[in-house]
Amino acid sequence: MAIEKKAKVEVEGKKAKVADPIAASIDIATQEMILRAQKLGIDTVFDRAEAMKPCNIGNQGTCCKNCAMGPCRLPLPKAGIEGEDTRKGLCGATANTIAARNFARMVAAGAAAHSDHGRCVAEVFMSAARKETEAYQIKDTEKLLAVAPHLGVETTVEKDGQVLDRNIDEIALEVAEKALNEWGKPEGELLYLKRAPEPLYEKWKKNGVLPRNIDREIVDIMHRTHMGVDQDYKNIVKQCTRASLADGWGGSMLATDLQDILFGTPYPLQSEANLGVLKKDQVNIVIHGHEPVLSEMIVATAQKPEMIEYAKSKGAKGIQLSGICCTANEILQRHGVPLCGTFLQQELAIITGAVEAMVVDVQCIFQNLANVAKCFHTKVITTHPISRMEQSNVEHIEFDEHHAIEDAERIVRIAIDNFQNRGADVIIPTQKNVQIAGFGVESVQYHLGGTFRGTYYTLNDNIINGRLRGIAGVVGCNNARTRHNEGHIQIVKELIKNDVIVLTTGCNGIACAMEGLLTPDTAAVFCGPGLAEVCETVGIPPVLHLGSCVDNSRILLAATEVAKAGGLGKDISDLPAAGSAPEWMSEKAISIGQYFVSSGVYTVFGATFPTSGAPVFQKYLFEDLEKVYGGKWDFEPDPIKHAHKMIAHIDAKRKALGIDKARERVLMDMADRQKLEA
Ligand code: SF4
Ligand code: MSK
Repeated sequence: MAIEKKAKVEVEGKKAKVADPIAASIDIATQEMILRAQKLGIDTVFDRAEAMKPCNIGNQGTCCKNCAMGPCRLPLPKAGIEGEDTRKGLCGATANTIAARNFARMVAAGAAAHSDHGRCVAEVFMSAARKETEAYQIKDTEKLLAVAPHLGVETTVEKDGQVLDRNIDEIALEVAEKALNEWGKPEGELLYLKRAPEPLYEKWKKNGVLPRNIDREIVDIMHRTHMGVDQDYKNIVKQCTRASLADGWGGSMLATDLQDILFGTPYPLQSEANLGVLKKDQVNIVIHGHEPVLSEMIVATAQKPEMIEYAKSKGAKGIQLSGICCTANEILQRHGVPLCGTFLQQELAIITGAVEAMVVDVQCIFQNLANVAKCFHTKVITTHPISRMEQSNVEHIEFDEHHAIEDAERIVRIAIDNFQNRGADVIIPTQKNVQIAGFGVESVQYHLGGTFRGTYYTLNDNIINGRLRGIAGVVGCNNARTRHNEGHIQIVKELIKNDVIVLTTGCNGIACAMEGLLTPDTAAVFCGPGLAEVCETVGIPPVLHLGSCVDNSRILLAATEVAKAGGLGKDISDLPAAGSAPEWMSEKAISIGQYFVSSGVYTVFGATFPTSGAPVFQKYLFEDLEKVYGGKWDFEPDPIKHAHKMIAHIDAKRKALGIDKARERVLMDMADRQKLEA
């Protein structure tokens, strides 16, 4: 289909301002489907972003509706603030207080979303450990044994003077108990915090931000941001740090670990990405959301010979599973299930007319999916007790780990039965790309680590000798206020061109996969000579896909391994590394950003930043926090400048480490390395 500029269509009977498909996305498949939707008179998020402009004051973070005397709106004067900032709400709350409270509530919501996901996994893990369910078992005992000590669970016992391996079932049960305890224990601190480099842990301790338990830190934010409680933005940020650490080094890290133990630790595998993975002659089931507990069962069910036969009996050639958002990343990294698209493509998958069922769990799910589905035969199935939709065409099949297999079979059968209702007007874009995904702390160590010291030393060596300039974590969503995938791709390409290896998760990972950046062959085309050489030697892509949003915890642990391997300082804040969320939109991204910053990472956000209406508070985030934790926030909407801010930071860290000259490829001997470590 040729892309026409500015389609003129009617949306819901009215002449509506609609998106220019080319201006809305860099991706041809996305452009095609936006245009198809417009021709069919179906509005998508891209059109709605044209029709509705964001509120400026909300955008600046200075609208408060925390009590019924408001909303109090404190717009930033066009000329900026000269002299004292006298803006205040009815209660006297300053712009700093209001912006800090709003920011903190975003951290709370983000940390809650990740951590509640982790809790759900921990509950399923407990059922598996108690052997209450046939659907879930302890799959990766090696990972269980690796995780257990971090939760204070012994893996051996002493008997008659001998050290014996402890029974795996006993270990699993104790791990489940200890893990679940992290959400609400009455005293102490989170157990995983000690996995951080020691200087970082000491920094947190000194500043009094060690999280006590996961739930408490989130509740604390909701309390202190209630009307008339905490009115000191620095103190509010301190709690943001506690709650975000409870996310990154708590709920998210537990989610990742327990999922790995239950479903298997990811290992690099090949798959595909973009709307072109949908199949015209097969039953298409698209899985969307974040929690993989049910989707794991759907993957297993869809592969059963009797289900494939059933699909054939209904006229299909088979069953094609694919995914949107992070449930997609979860089943991609463990099973190679292809990615159908990013966050902004969820409606477009249905617009193809080829989707029999869209099965959703939690987070990042558009309510408008139900409206789009009404125009096609697609069944939208919600599966989570906390995530339902009001529209009557949505079916709810509530997942329960005790009858997970039955739930999955019911869902797959509904999709198969629906195949015969598919209309004749099916258009599946041809675009898709090959990807290698499924990297993790363990596989990065295997590919880039080598046997010397059994750690990340070879990776460090390549950074020290300058082949690799540094490491970037580029993560996060799409945002309909920016051109779909443009920021993601331009930033990642600029980084790898400058020899910065990229670790990706979430929708950035999907965007990179769609663009073909997740293959080793990419290295020769897009990378600087140093990174290209490393990728070609080791056989890895220059962009390593580490999984879903909760798997940003893998980036924290990979950074920790780099710091511990030596030669690049002692703390994450010493590393030539930076973080980025080019097109963020979710509150989870703010929680992730805050735990990156509080773990010592310079973190740049694109699209927009929710504190611009409170310059003093924003300066605290952008400058002063660095003195406390070694990391700081920044904002840069221009993708190339964004990448170069990260590169400048990486270069500054190289200089501080005394390895800036090594970019000339001076190979270091052991004495040089020891000097650096001293
Ligand atoms: Fe206004 Fe204060 Fe109430 Fe916020 S808490 S709405 S600033 S009166
Ligand atoms: S799915 S949180 S849009 S990355 Fe994790 Fe994508 Fe952002 Fe959702």
